[in-house]
Amino acid sequence: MTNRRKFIAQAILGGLGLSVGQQGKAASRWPISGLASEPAVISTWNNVAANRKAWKVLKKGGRALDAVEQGVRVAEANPEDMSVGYGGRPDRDGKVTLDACIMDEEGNCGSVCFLQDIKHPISVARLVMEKTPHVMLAGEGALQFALENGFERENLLTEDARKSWEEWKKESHYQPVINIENHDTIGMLAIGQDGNLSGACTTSGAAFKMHGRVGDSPIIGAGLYVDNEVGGAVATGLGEAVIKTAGSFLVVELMRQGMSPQAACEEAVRRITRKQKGYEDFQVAFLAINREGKAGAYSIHKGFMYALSRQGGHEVVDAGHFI
Ligand code: SD4
Repeated sequence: MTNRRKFIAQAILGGLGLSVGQQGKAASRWPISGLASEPAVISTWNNVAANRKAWKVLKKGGRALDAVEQGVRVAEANPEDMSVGYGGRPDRDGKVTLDACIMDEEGNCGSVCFLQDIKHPISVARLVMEKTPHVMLAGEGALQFALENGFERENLLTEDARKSWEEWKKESHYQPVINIENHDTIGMLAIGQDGNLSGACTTSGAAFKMHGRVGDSPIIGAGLYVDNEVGGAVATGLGEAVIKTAGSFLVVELMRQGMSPQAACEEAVRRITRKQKGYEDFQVAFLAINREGKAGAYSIHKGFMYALSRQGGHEVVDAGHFI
């Protein structure tokens, strides 16, 4: 069972004017079996600022697709978030290379991977979806497409990220560190007032990865999957492990078969622990929401949490864990 850590009683949503105490009361009802049309935003880790931005879009009656794009852009622009966009840790050659994807309620999707020098890969992914006959653009081609569409080239390597790379180079040892190295990739799912679902996922990937390495985050079905009839799922953690099990697709398919979002996330994690050696040494976490608005999350190791926003407030919830 999810162990709930309740806090953040700050933002007041939906013009309800609830006091902090009332919010606490509202929070204890979550997750609720709300109406399909009850808007919600859910995202990996504790990125409440991103949720807030997404919520603003939903509150005005905007599309869930716009909400998730706007929401994850907050993380992409934040230099302190060292796993996403600007300020992301570089690969072993000192290059910041970004992966992102987006999916809407009709199953349309767009993705970029191994993209450099562009601060908002999620918006490039959206344009791939909307303006091209393709789903995924990589590397130079993705950059060219971005530049042709008005995105500006920017240096994304911050001083802090450069220093951590210099530090890493002293030993050049590649070993994922649970909940540290892989912390902060943002996967976000939203349900709009019209009941439609969309999702987005964006990351700078595993720190100090091999140049050219692409993780799960830009891969539809691995880092993100949305089916408007069922629900959506996102993944974070060691991308290779998520890809091997087609993680987010698996979670959505388990929900389609009748599992709750929580049970589906638990089964997907167990699938990894049953089939993949060395799971004790890496983290994978899944986060899901079904179209009734029920949420669930589960990870291999302790330490994963998610931000949940609904009418009434934002909260950060600790996920259950296998080990
Ligand atoms: C990757 N899944 O590239 C990403 C990393 C991640 O939080 O989730 N970081 O493997």
